[in-house]
Amino acid sequence: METMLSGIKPTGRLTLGNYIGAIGEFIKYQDSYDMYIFIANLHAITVPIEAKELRKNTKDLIALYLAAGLDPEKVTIFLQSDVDAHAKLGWVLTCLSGFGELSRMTQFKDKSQKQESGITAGLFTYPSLMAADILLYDADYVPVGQDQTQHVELTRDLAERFNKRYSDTFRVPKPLVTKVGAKIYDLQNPEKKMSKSEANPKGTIDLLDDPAAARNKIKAAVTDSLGIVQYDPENQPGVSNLLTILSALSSEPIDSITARYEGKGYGELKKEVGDVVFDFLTELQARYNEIIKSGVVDKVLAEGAEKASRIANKKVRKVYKKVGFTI
Ligand code: ATP
Ligand code: LTN
Repeated sequence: METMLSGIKPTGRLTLGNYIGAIGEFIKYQDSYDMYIFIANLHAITVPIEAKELRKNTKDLIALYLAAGLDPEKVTIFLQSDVDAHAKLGWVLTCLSGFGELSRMTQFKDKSQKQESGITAGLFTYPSLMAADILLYDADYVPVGQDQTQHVELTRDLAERFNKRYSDTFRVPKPLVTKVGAKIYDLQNPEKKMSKSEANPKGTIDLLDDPAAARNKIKAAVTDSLGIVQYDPENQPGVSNLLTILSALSSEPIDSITARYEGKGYGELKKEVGDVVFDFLTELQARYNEIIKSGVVDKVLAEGAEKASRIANKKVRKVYKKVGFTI
């Protein structure tokens, strides 16, 4: 069985974008791959975050993974900070990364431009740590949203560089980006990615939003004045985004949706998307509440950390030998 790995940072409340671009994909693949899904909490402190908030986000994120349908019997779910090997290999790969190549990473450029002060060195070296996350487990595939593909490309370069400089050690991974919903856009600003660190809550649907409020956000989504329901991301980004959300949540192809909407307006489309989002959130949150009450989160994490550590420690021992740390 091939291996798949991905992670999400506990930097805020998860959005519908995170579900459609990432978590929903993990669930689709969990039966066919040896799968590792982790909470990237070492990555979360690359931007300022209160300890209390980090703790809450982390717990919510695991509960949402489980509520969405990730099955701990099939998937190894763990906290990055529970497996020391991430930080260890992260350092080795940081020392293999070029200053120039890290400077070209768009996530760093975006985030450092947004933040006026206190940009950390961690934010800059973040992609090297992400490469370590992936290479420790010999992942074949990394399911991510479009914004992360550049980091997976860097991971491939680092794996090849290490293999060449020392000897064959790492499997070279491939990014896996969903066809529908690789990038869900902000409802108020459909040129911009829907993001959990966005300040304006009107454009973002949180997975823990009140479902009725979420429906209203869809109703208030920015569209255009053309009045035709068609998929044209360039000229009709708002409508195309709504179509993507509907298609991803209902599994109906976009073509078939637009065919149903011939001669119909945006009001009807928004109503349908709003209802689908309402039902989706209602069901997800019911499961989430049960999971939070059950205390199952701690058990899942303890088992996940044990299995992940076993595999990751073995890889780090190999690396330490090859670079000359073990004498
Ligand atoms: P932040 O705003 O803090 O950077 P984020 O919302 O981008 O966070 P991440 O933790 O960086 O969330 O992303 C987790 C996963 O969700 C990644 O695979 C990412 O590509 C995917 N993802 C995030 N936002 C979207 C989106 N709007 N559409 C599709 N996929 C997304
Ligand atoms: N950088 C990713 C989160 C992340 C990740 C990973 C994803 C950290 N390590 C390893 C896939 C594989 C992000 O910002 N979404």
